[in-house]
Amino acid sequence: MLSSRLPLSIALLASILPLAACGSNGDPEIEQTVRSLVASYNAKDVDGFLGKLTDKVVQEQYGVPREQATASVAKSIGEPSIEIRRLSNTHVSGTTATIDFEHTSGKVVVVEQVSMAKEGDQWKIDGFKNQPVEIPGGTTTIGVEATEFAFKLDGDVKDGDIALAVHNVGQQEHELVLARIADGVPLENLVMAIAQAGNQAANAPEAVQEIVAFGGYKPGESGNIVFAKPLDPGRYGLFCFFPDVNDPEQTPHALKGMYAEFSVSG
Ligand SMILES: [Cu+2]
Repeated sequence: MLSSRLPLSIALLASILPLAACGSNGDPEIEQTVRSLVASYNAKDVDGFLGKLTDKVVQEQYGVPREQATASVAKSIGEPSIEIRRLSNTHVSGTTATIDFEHTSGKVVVVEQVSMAKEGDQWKIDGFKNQPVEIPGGTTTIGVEATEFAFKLDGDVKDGDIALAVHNVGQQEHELVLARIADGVPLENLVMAIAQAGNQAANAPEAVQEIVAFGGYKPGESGNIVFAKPLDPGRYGLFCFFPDVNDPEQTPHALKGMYAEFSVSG
C-alpha cells in the first residue's frame, strides 16, 4: 500500500468505523496499528510512518533499506489520501498477526491483507497483499477485455455508479489507465500527445483532467476496479501504454489502438 498506488485523510481519524469483524473479534491493538499508520501517512509524517514498518516491508515497498528510504517515502507519502473503510478478519498468532484492510486510494477501493509482526511490545506492519475487491450489489458492472491491442467494453454506462471488471484475455501484460478527459479532443490525438509527453502523469496534456485509476494485468489475470463514490459526469478514457514486447521499437500499445472511452451523463 505504500507505493504510489497507495493513496491515505486526516478525516479518517474522525471517521473510524465500527468494526464488522467477521469470524474473529477485532483486536484493538492490531486495528490501532493500522489506524496510526494511516494517520501518519495522511499527515505526511515520514518518520512516524517509517517507524511503524518493519525493515522487511520497507525493503519490499521501496526497494532500499530503511536508511535510504526517507527520500522516496517523502516523495509519495500522503498522495492521494487514504480513508479506512473497514478493518476486519483479524487473526493473531503469537507475535504475528493479519488483518483485512479495506480503504480508498483516491477514488478507488482497495482491499489488502496486512501482516504484522511484534517487535518488543510494539506491533509493526510487515507486509501487504492485495485482495480481490467485490463489486457492490446495485452497481453496474462494465466488462473490459484487454487484448492486443484493444479494450473491448461490455455493458451500458447509464450513470456514474459503475465498476469495471477487467480481464486480460491477451498474450501480453496490459495496464488500464482510467482518466477523466476533456470533451471534444479526439481520443487518437490525445493518445499521441500523452505518448509524446513520455507517459508521465506530470507532463500529461491539459486535456487529461485527472487520473482516476490504474492497474496492471498479466495475461489471464482479471480484477475489479470499484469506486468509493459514483463517477462524476464527464468523459473518460481508458489507455494502455505498456510497450509491445514483440516490437523492436517497443511501441506503446495505445499507439496501436489500445484505447477506448465512455461517458457518464450528468
Ligand atoms: Cu496493453
